[in-house]
Amino acid sequence: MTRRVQVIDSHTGGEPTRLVVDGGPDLTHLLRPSTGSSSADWPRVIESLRCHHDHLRRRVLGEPRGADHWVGALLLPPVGAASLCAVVFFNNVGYLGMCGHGVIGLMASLAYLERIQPGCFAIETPVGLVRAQLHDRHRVTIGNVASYCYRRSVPVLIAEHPPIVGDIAWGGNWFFLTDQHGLQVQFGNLSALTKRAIALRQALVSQEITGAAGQEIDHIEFFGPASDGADSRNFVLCPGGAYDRSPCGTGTSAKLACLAAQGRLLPGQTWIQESITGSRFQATYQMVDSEERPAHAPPDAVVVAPQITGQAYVCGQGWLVFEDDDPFREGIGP
Ligand code: PYC
Repeated sequence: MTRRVQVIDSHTGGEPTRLVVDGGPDLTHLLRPSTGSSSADWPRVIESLRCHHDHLRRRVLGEPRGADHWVGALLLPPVGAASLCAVVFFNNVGYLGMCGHGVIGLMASLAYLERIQPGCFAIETPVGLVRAQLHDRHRVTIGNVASYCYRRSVPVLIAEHPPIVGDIAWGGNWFFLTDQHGLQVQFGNLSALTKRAIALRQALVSQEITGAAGQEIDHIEFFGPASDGADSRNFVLCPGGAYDRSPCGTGTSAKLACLAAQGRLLPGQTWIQESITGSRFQATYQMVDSEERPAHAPPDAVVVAPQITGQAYVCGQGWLVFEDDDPFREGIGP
């Protein structure tokens, strides 16, 4: 049977988001597991996507219709009456807890479809409720999930290089953040940055260095000097080996948490994070109330509520078509 999936493509600071607006699985029974529940049963939603609907992820993002650096977003009905929608982000290797550039792209795409006007909205994600303020058709501020620095100055041994020391932080995904990578954070240096970040991520696994509760650190963030007007430039390696073209919303949240823990940025102060492509996010934070602390945060962790502002542009709209006799309807590769 020929299947069709309706998508809106956008990019946020150069990083693409492919929003699935129709043709995805019906997960209503999992999103609303019992009458009166105020939140989706996210572990079961993700398990169902992984075990029963993973072909959607591979079809939508895999070649020849997608590419490794694309992030997908499955638009779902909200559970809470006050929420705009629920969303699950995915990439070339699996499902993400949150995606900051993706929420900015989602808002710009819904504005493009004229489903929303400028205003403030709540969005349900597997790691918690995210706020999003649409300023105009492109500019969005997200109030990300509470973020914190889990461990500071952690040494990691990698071959043919002095130990790399960095911080481990939660920003909706797990990050290892360092400026001690020994490389120039410049666009012309992408292959060396990618190689070192992959080696570092492999070393984290082999040295059993994890986030809280043994969670895998699947994003690596390298920092270097920025161009005029920004505070820092980053290179972010995503779980599937691609680099983030944007400054990475969850990565910038993790950075804010580390700056707060180090006393280098005060609540309400602005931080301009530049990406390896030159795009920028404006970021700030407030301290969080005790009831908003993530359950996995140690009692002594400095927990912050990040706000990230960026811009997204719609760059495509249409139907992906999967003809039943297309040998690559499931994408290329395993
Ligand atoms: O913006 O949070 C983000 C993100 C995560 C992975 C790619 N982008």
